[in-house]
Amino acid sequence: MPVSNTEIAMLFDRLADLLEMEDANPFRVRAYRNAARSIGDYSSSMADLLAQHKDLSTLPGIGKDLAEKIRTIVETGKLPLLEEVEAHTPAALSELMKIEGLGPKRVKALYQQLHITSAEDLERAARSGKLRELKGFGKKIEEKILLRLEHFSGLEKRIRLLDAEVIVKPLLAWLQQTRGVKEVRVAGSFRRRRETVGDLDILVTASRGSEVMDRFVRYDQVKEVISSGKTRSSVILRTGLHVDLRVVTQASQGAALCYFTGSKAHNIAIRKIAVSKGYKINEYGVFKNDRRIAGKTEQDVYRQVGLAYIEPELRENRGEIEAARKNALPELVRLEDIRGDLHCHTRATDGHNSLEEMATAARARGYEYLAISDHSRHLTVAHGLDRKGLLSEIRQIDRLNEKLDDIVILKAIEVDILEDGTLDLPDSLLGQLDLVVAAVHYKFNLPRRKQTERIIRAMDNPCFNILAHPTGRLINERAAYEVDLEKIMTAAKERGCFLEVNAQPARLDLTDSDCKLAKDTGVKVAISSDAHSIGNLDYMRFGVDQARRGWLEADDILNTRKEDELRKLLQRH
Ligand code: DGT
Ligand code: CA
Ligand code: CA
Repeated sequence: MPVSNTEIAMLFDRLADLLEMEDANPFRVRAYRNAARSIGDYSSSMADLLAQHKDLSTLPGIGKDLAEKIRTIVETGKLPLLEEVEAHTPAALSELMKIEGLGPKRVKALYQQLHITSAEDLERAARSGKLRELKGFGKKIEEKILLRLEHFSGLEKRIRLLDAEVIVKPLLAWLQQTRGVKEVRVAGSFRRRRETVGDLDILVTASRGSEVMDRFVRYDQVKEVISSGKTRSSVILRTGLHVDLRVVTQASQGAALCYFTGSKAHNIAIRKIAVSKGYKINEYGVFKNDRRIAGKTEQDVYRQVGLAYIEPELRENRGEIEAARKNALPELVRLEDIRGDLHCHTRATDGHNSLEEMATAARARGYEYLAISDHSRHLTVAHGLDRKGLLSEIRQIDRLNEKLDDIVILKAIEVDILEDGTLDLPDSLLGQLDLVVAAVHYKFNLPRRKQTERIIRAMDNPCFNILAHPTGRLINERAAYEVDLEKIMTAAKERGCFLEVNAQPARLDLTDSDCKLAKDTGVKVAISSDAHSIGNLDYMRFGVDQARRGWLEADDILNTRKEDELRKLLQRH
């Protein structure tokens, strides 16, 4: 499995953080950060470029030394300098950096001057007023840190799904290479595609006597082995992530997959049904009088307890069992159902690729349409488009559409919803677009009623189509603003507007239960990548996962529509 650009970027970012904490030369720190950014956004994968014998030092922001480091990462999956630096940095310090308001510099000061290495230490110091005395802190920051700690009830230990993917990929490859291993799967919340995961649960199907356990604890990213046995082991990786591994035989593979996919609440409800039928159910199978009557596949297990197969994303005991019993489960939307993306950015504002590059990449994905929705110029978005900028983008799109086959570029904008609910560009301009995506980017702290009114007033504008990232939350960073989503959904439905499921792994906004609420309200949603580079178009799959967790079907989604149907829906009514 080749190392992806995201993985390489993560390593350089981490290196920059740790170096900054050590007071390394700021130019050096910046060089690693720039490299991380430019690699993360680069259109071709570093692994491919190397395979084609391209000279990486010709890429923007990459010199000879960095090119060599990238080669090492691609060849070995490792960045030796990072490991060196990690070896002498306490692991808890990188955890502390995840608290909003605490960068590498402040974490370093906390460590060196107050010997703080954990969230608990930090909270104690903040409560006793010690932080404000430190240089570079002050009373305001102390208060802010306390607020953060309170909000996330200690340190947020759950990591985002994308980060979990990046961490687990090389581990799966490592396990897969073991003799006697048939299948390696990730179960748990990861398989249910929750937006964050607490730990990873890996399930290996292997023949008896396989060396997979040995190999697991020898994985080079393991920091600590918590327990290790013949069929189950637990470790902590250097990133702090906890991984459980179970080895099962083929005969109980399905039962184990069911059990360890969870959720716990779903398992308990299934067990109740089994018991009511006189069966016993556990991770080895379904048993009747100690005879195994199901266990090889998940389908067998569900069938045996009288249920239709339930997709992992639904297994939260939120009504899926009742639906499975009645054969009334939703037919969940799939990535293949998506015909286009309705929210993305180009270099004209804060994106990294040109209009044509974005269009070509969308066409390569097989999309029928792509809406270019750069930012409007508001004081919160310094590089946004003004009237002239937008008109010029419209002309460029017209020219591009004449040139390109197989895809239609839609003219759009991500326009600011101002504090009073008006939109940041005049209707005469917005009216020239195919669709208008509107968003709240500032004044997050209005009272609930005011915030709700602000958004609904914006929807009163007949140009309004899609409310982007409807609650503004950033996972593990920023809470949602106070808003009455149900009211907004009702208003959107009445006006023929739509809500977005923003697919950025840090946003995933709407949440899964908000998606369900949208379905129950009868308002359709757009799943949008909000891509700022061609690589980001791939975020679509996280949005689809989130929508699936919210029970959404292709019909509930705006961008599963063909272009002409989409255009009709955008006409409002
Ligand atoms: P996480 O790790 O917090 O993101 O969430 P999960 O769902 O991955 O939870 P985890 O790792 O504690 O356990 C993995 C699965 O194992 C869980 O989804 C269901 C199953 N499981 C764990 N504990 C129990 C239990 O006490 N009873 C039952 N029936 N199943 C359990
Ligand atoms: Ca887990
Ligand atoms: Ca676990």
